[in-house]
Amino acid sequence: MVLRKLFRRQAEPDVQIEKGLEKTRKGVFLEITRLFDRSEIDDELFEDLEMLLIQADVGWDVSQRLVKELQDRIAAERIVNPADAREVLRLEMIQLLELATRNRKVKILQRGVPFVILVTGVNGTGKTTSIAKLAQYHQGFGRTVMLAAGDTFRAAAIDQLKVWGERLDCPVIAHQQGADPGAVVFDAMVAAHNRNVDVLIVDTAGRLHTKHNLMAELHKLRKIMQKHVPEAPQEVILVIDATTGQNGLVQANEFSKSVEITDIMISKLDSTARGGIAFSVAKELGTPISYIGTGERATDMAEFRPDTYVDSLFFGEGEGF
Ligand SMILES: Nc1nc2c(ncn2[C@@H]2O[C@H](COP(=O)(O)OP(=O)(O)OP(=O)(O)O)[C@@H](O)[C@H]2O)c(=O)[nH]1
Ligand SMILES: [Mg+2]
Repeated sequence: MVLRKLFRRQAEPDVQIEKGLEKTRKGVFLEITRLFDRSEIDDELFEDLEMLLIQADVGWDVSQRLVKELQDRIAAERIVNPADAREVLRLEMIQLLELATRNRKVKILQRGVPFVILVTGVNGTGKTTSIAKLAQYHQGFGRTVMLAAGDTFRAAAIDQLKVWGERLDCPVIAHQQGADPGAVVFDAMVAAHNRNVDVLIVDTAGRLHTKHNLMAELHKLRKIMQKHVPEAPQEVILVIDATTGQNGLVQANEFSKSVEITDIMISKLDSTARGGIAFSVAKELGTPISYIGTGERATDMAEFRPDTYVDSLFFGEGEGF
């Protein structure tokens, strides 16, 4: 057990992002890259670029805006070389993603006060797996982590969290299927306090009988947390499944109307060839994208960084121009 702890290391974020975006890089973005392998900048370049950006899930509005800005800068700076135009596009894309990180708040972990993370999202988006990733992420900083099985809707959900807890060697507070999630969270808050836990991560159901119930429940959980720690939950993460494309964005919009989301995690980036979702999330939601999920293992995650993300779309290891 001790050895496992010692050797379990977080992979380099750059490597994770590069790996996660491999399909996208080799799919639509390879086509985008090739668009610039021409002798001169012409109208067809812009038309094809817009179409490919939309195909990559960058979103209609954002694609149009990127192309327009590119055209304007090419004109203003009298750029004639397609390779230079591609560099302008790359920088524009980084700037756009920076919209998604500039609102990110610095979070401070205080000794003796559990840092509570509430994980939300539509069912199947990858909440529980993301919790395992976050647990390992915080363990990597030497923090003690506890999990709370706030999704009592399905028995399998509770078991799934317990399995992760065993693998990651962190305690899981769980009740029976159908139990009140509020009671689970109450117990978890008390246990986290008593055991001096640094980080408590709470799983939630992605679907209840109605959407109203779900939002009311998240609200109730927040109230219960605040009885113990007034500033809790210090992080409310919305998990968005990259494979659901623009639909994911619609869901995210719905959630953020009812719940105060502090951070976004884009999951399953490895499973899609259209990893442009981050651009529309950045533009539309204004909530910081903080993490990305790049696989099914607990180590398959990284902190989101705009420059690394964009460079991974255009270049991979050993690739380039
Ligand atoms: N390839 C890949 N698969 C993922 C990723 N994250 C989660 N998954 C898979 O997606 C499926 C659903 O993940 P869960 O973590 O159970 O999703 P959930 O949101 O908790 O689902 P519910 O509890 O049913 O609402 C599982 O098969 C996971 O292994 C990811 O980043 N990449
Ligand atoms: Mg789950």
